[in-house]
Amino acid sequence: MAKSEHTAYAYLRTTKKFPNIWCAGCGIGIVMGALIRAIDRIGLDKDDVAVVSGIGCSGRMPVYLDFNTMHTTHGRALAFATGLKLAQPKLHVIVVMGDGDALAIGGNHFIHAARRNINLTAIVINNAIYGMTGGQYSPTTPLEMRAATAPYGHVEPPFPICELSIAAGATFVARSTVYHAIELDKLIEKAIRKVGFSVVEAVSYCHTTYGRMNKMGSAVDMMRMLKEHSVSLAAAEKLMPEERAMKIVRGVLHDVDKPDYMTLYNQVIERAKATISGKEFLRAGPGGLE
Ligand SMILES: Cc1ncc(C[n+]2csc(CCOP(=O)(O)OP(=O)(O)O)c2C)c(N)n1
Ligand code: SF4
Repeated sequence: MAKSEHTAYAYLRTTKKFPNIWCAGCGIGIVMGALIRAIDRIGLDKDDVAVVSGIGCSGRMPVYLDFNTMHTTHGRALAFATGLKLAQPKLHVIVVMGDGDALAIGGNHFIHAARRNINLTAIVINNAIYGMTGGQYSPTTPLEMRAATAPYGHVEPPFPICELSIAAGATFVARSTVYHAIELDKLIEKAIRKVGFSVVEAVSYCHTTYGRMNKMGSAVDMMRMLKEHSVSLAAAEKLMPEERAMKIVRGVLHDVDKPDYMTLYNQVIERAKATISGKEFLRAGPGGLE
């Protein structure tokens, strides 16, 4: 297939920002491909999409994508994205973050974006490490594994991204891996279509830092591990709890309907407008004059 015939080329800034900075074999490009296929299938106009990131290898994705894009500060992607969504509610805002970006410095923004149910899609590329800065441990580094800042093994338990998202109030939560590229794009498509705060955890790997420090082999070996250590939700339901706890469970883990932040906010505006004066509305308390 000629380069220009490939779906991805219509969505990439091929003449400006390539070649990319990612190590050969990294899974981040697979997530970018999945995102492109999801958007292409939904049929969104490029001008109606905004992709926002923080800093990190994963955070580099908006630089390559030809949508409205923001490459913001480390950990603050969701804060910028929230402002963008409130100012431009018609935009489909997709936030791409690494596990460090989303859950270490950005952890506060993450739980509050979920609690507020801001109508965004957050894609967390979980490689269990700070890739860009040389392999320091992140909030998802598993116990006992080695990192540049834990040369004798890590002593902190990891955050389970999906369970945290559900507890914090997200409406849609799903997980897949970069081995399961087609499944991943279907989950991203569902997440973008969902109204409310939707989260997709894309489990990836960093063979050049975490993989090397933990003697996990090449990118291909780490990809194979994702295949062997993951199960679909249906298969996971047949496992004993202790067996299930050892697996990466893939699929839609949570899907509920509830009004998003802007819907509730617009209702407040309408109620306020319907009153004779703002002061009267305030005196009436919660629920306005209804
Ligand atoms: C406020 C701030 N703190 C720290 C950094 C340094 N820094 C840049 S990327 C990064 C970690 C990236 O890890 P992650 O978000 O997991 O993404 P990955 O590189 O693994 O894709 C850090 C700590 C920064 N740029 N800004
Ligand atoms: S450092 Fe790790 S996460 Fe970053 S591009 Fe290389 S393999 Fe990927």
